[in-house]
Amino acid sequence: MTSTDKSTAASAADTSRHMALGLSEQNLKEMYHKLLLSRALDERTWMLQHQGKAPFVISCQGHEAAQVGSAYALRAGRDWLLPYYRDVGVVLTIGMTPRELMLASLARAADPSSGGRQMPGHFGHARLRIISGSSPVATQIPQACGVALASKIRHEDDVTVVYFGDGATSKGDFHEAMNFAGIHRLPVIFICENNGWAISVPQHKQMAIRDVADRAEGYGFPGVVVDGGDVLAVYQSTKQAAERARRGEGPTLIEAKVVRITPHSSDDDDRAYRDRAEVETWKVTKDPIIRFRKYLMDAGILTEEEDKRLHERVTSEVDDATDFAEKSPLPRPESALEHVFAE
Ligand SMILES: Cc1ncc(C[n+]2csc(CCOP(=O)(O)OP(=O)(O)O)c2C)c(N)n1
Repeated sequence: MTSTDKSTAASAADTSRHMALGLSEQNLKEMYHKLLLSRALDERTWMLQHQGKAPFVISCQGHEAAQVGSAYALRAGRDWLLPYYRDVGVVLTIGMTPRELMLASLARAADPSSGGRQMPGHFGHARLRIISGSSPVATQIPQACGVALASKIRHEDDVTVVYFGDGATSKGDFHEAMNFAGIHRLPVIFICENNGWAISVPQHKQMAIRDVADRAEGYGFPGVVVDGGDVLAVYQSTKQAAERARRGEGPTLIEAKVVRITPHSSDDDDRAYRDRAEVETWKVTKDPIIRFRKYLMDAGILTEEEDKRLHERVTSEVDDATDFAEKSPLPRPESALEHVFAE
C-alpha cells in the first residue's frame, strides 16, 4: 500500500471504542494515570526551573495523548525507542520512573539518561531500549533506521519507533531516513508530533503542504494523520503500524496533530509570535487529558472520587521524585571528562 491513508479519529462520543481495540477498563486507567503523571511532572519541573534548581524545561504539555497512546501500543523493553525532547509521556509509559526523570531534570549523578551530563529531555535507558538523542534536530531519525536494519538482519521481530516534531521533517535527515526505510522495508515507525510550530516558525513557513503524512507516499509507504489529542486513536494507529512492521511490510509515518500549550521551552517567550488567547482556549477545548477524562466519565469507567484519588497519587509520586532527586548527589566535578575521550 503506497497511498496516503488519512484516517481521522472515530467519534469521541462513542464510549465503547476501547473495547473494539481490546483495551480493558484497567488499561484505560493506566493510560489516564500516565497522562496525569506526565503533566504533573512537567508542571513540577517548570516550578523547579523558576526556583533556579532545574536548568531547562522543554515541555510535553498538549502532546501527552500522542505520547502515551503510541507507547502503550509497544512492547516495553523489546521494541526500540528513539524519543525526542518532549516525550515525557513516551518514556514514562515504557517504564522510566518519575524519580529517574527528576534525576535528569536536576542533573544528578544517578540520572540513567546520562549521569547528569545531557540537557533534560535527552532520555536514555539501556534496559528499556530507549536510545538517547543528540540535540541537533532530526538526527535520531536516520539512527532509528540503523537500529531497525539491525533487527531485520538479525531476523528479530522488534519494531523501532522514532519521534520528532514537524520542524524536524524539513531536515535532510528526515528525508534520507524515510527513503532508506522505504527501500529496505524497515520495521520502523516514524511518529511526528505536529504542534504546528518549530519554536517561532509556523508550519506554513516551513512546508507547502497541510499534512506531514503526505510525505510518506513519495517514499513508498503509508502516511497516516491521527488526532494526537485522542489517546485511543493514537494507540490504534501505532498498533496497526507495529503489526505491519512485524509482518515484514515495512515502515509507517504517523502524523499526530497536537497542540503545544507552553512556550517552546523555558528559554522562550511565545507572546512575541503567537496569540496567547488561542492557547488559553486550547486549555479548555484541546487539552488531551480533559478529553480522555470526559471519555472515561461518559463511559462510566471513572468516578469523581477515583479521579480525585488518582490526582493525589500522582502528586505524591511527583513529591517523592522531587525529594529523592534533591537529596541525590551531584556528579563529581572530576568525572566531567569521563566518557568524552577514549580511556
Ligand atoms: C539542527 C538544529 N537546528 C536548530 C536547532 C534549534 N532547535 C531546537 S528545537 C527546534 C524546533 C524544532 O521544532 P519541531 O521539530 O517542530 O519540534 P517541536 O519543538 O515543535 O516539538 C529548533 C529549531 C537544533 N536543535 N538543531
